[in-house]
Amino acid sequence: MSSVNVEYRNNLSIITIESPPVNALSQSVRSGLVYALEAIKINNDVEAIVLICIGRTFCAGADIREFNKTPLSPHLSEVISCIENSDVPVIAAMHGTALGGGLELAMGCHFRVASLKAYVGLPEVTLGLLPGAMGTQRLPRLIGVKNALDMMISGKPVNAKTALSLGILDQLIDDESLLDGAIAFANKLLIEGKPIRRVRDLTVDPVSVGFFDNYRKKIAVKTRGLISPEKIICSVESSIEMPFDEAVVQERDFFSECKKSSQSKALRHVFFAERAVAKIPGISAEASQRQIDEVSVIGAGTMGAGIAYSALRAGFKVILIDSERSGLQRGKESIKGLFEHDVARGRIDDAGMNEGLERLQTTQSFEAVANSDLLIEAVFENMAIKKEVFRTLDKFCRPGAILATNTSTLDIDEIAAATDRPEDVIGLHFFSPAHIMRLLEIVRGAKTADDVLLTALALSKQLQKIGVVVGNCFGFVGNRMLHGYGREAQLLLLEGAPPEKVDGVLQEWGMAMGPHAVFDLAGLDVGYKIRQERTDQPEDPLFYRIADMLSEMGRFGQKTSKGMYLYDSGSREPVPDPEVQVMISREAELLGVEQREISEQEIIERCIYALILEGSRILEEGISPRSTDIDVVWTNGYGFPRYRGGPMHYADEIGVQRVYEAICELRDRFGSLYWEVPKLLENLGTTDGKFADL
Ligand code: T1G
Repeated sequence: MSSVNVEYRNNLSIITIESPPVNALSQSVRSGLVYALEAIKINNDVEAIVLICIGRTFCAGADIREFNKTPLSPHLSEVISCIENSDVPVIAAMHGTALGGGLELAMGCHFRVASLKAYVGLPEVTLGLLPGAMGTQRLPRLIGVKNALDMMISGKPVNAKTALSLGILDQLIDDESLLDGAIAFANKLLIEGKPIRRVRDLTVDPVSVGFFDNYRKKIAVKTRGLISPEKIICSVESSIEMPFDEAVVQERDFFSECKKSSQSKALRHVFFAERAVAKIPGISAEASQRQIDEVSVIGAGTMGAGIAYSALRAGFKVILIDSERSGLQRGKESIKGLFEHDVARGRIDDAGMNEGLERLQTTQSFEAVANSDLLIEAVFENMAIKKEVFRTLDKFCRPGAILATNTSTLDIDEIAAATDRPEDVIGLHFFSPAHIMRLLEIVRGAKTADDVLLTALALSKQLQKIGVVVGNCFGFVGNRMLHGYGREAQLLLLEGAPPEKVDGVLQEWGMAMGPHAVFDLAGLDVGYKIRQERTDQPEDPLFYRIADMLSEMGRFGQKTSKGMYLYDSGSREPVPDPEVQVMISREAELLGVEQREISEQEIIERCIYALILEGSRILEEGISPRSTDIDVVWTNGYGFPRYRGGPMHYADEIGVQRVYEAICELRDRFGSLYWEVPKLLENLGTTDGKFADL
């Protein structure tokens, strides 16, 4: 239901947009605005117009769902021009998050006011786009080239106070009475006889010679591989060099180019995929949830302290429990250090830190958990220890408390069976560092109650994380897929590709870090221990051969200054180690593996297709209900490039048939031990189907 209403109050007209959930500028809203402006035009009594929205926010942008369809008129730029060409002043009254086309709409108005808690921004770059409704031309006119570029390249919104000081806003209005404040602003304008100020008529302040090239160099690393940042810079350059109308035509061409790009399609895919994860098939989003006020974290190690810190920052009362007094002390100090780190970065002030620390209680006694609503176990990754903890929690926790384990690999159902309340047991797999990594795998046990699942999803949002519900299997979704990806990266070493080549190729392709550098960061001993404990290891002497040897040599990676690579003291920069290369060649010879020149394409296919293959198995087994959930896991937890949309979207983009045929070739070449093709992939691959359509 979308509507654009016009009302008249004395000499003013109020245009009100109401189009839940975020007043996106869909075709119906755009048409409504044009009709409203035309209606007002013939009413000579109107001396000023206030444009405002009902609901949670002012227009939060163009309607992204329309981007995959044929554009429908009126185009947003036409609507904005109608506003700007109005003979009477138009005042935008913003609240919530005025983003993208919403801010561009407001910049087409002659004045802009906003509530104190409002945010404004141009986040198009996060969708692989650039502001395509003249934002690249108006924003520099309002706030200067550098500030405009910073906002558009980062895509980050600014708060109302900053927007006022930058020059985007003309006045801040008390939150309770935005409309009254806007009306008062309009009347004051008329009384003072202030002339209409069209942003397009402002001039852009010149910049120093070489400014743009220096800016390009400054953002090069962060925007590696992306198309739209360069288009934004070019468009802003034109705001100085070209007349407004000419630059707007160029902006529109750039926008069409970006919108058609696979990068933008992938980023828009991730945008919606990250919102779809909250919908669990078969469970209504309106189903009840459990109230969480007090959280107990069992285990004050690195993960436990990080989880406790996350919960404190989300406003919960937190009890941190550890059997060792020294461990507890270390945990508390670690939490204090995390608070101080955030204070130093301005993310929180001293008062906020002190208030947070006051909500923290530490104890060695399980009796303290009697009133906790949620308990998160983060003890050593050992089934016997975890079962003992859950048996104890079962005794001390109140009925209805949710019992969560942070295990990354162990069987949730086996842990749940250690209690008399398996329906209250769930997995909350945090990724290290727990207070930073956005991904949270919510592991659904066979008996986990629906309201426990929904509560976990709501909790992830409160923790500023993306919660993805996954099934109970070894490695759940992320680590299960990482297993095959890492295996191929290891096998390629023995076949002749040095670690720095494997990593370099995958990093160039878009991965945040190469697999060997990732394993050095996580600790080769972590994977080694997991592999040693598995009972279903493949009968293959080559399987993780080099990683196992390095672990047995005590070369765990960054934490021991040497692993696959060498690390200078205090540095995280991986340095190839000739000794490792000698070891690889020797092992290859001993194992009878012929070393050869390996192409970049083979490295990419062996590693990325291993992800897609495991993802197909995960979908076939129902471990994940949607391919888009798998994409969310890998773009938020494993450094898969968002501008490629995730492993399953990437397969859809390049064609599942092509992936299927390549995997069949790998199976024929290397055997079906690793490359067995699941029926689901065969069906899609032979009918050119898409994972997204499952
Ligand atoms: N278009 C369509 N649907 C949108 C939308 C949009 N712009 N923004 C949000 N939604 C849907 C979302 O899918 C979800 O749907 C519901 O609204 C609530 O969203 C021409 C080209 C505004 C900060 O990038 O950042 O303008 O799942 O869960 O956490 O130059 O939504 O309920 O069915 O995120 O409170 C630029 C994107 C577009 C802003 C609210 N604008 N949105 O966060 O709710 S391109 C953006 C957000 C553009 C112009 C260019 C956030 C939010 P459902 P939510 P939230």
